[in-house]
Amino acid sequence: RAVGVVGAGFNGGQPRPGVEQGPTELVKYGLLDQLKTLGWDVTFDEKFPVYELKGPEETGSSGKLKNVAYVSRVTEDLANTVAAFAEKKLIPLTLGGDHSLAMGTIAGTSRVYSNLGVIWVDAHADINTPESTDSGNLHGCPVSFLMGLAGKVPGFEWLQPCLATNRLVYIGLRSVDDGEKKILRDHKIKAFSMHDVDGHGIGRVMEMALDYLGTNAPIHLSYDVDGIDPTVIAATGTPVRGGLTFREGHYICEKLYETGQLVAMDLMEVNPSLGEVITEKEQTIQVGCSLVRAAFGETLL
Ligand code: DIR
Ligand code: MN
Ligand code: MN
Ligand code: MN
Repeated sequence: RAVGVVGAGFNGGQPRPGVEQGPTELVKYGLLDQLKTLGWDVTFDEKFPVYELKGPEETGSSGKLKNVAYVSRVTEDLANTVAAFAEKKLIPLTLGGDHSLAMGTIAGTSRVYSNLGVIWVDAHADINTPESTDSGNLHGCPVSFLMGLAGKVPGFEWLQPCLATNRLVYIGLRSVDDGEKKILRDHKIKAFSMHDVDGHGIGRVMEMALDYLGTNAPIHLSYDVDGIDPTVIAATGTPVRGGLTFREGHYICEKLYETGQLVAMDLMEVNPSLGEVITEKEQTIQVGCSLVRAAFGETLL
C-alpha cells in the first residue's frame, strides 16, 4: 500500500494560467496527510516542479499545435518519473496541471504494465489530432497521441504509440468536437457519455467499463475534474454543465479501489484561480437554451 505522489504544476497544454498551482493547493489542503491517515505509505518529493517555460522557443507552434516543445519536454520527464514509481510497485498519483500531462503519465505506466486499461473521466474526449484540433491546445489531444492516431508529430519523437484503441473507456463525455466524434466512431472507441450515465446509472456503467477492460487488467484512472458538474467543480479551465454528480464522480473511484485494479491515477485540470459566480439569470437563460437544444436533437456523441 504505497503511493508515489507526483506534483506536476503545468499549464502549457491550454491557455488559462493558474492550473499549474493545482498540485500546490491540493498538497497545502492536506491531501498527503489524508492518504497517510488511510494507511498509505506516501512518497513525495517536496520540491516537485512547477514546470516553467524554458524560453520563447518552447511556445513555438507546429502547424496548429501550440507549445509543442514545452509539452513534449514536460511529458517526457513525467513519463520517466511515473514509470520509476510504477516499477517499484508504488501507485503513481499525478496531480495536475492540465490534461496534456496524461501523455506522460500513461506512457509511463504502459511501460511497466502490459495489458494496461485506461478509464478516462472527462467532459471532453481529448482525442483531437494535429489535423482535427480547432484550438491547437494540446490538452485536447493526449489520447490520440497515446494511441498513435496523431501520426508522427515532429517534436514528440519520444512518444511511441502505447495505448491500443480498445484499451480505453471514457466516462462523462458531453463536449466532443465533430472531428473527435468521427475518430471515436471510426475506431469504435468505448465511450459512456452523460447520456449513458443517465440511462444506465453509474453502477451499471462501471460494471460495463470493467467488463470491457477485463476484470483482471491493471487500470490507470485519468481523471479530469471537469468530468464532474460545474456546480460541484467550478475551478477548472473548461467547465461544461450537465456533468457527473458529486456521488457519481466518487463512485468511479470507489469502485476501482474495490476491485483492486487501480495501478495509477491522474487528477487533472484543477485550477485554483478560476471559479466564477454566475448569476441566477444567466444560469436560467443558459439552461433554458440547453433544454431546447436537447429537445431539438443535440446529441453528446
Ligand atoms: C476542445 C476542448 N475539444 C479542444 N478540449 C478540452 O480544445 O480540443 N479538453 N477542454 O480538456
Ligand atoms: Mn476536460
Ligand atoms: Mn481532459
Ligand atoms: Mn480540459
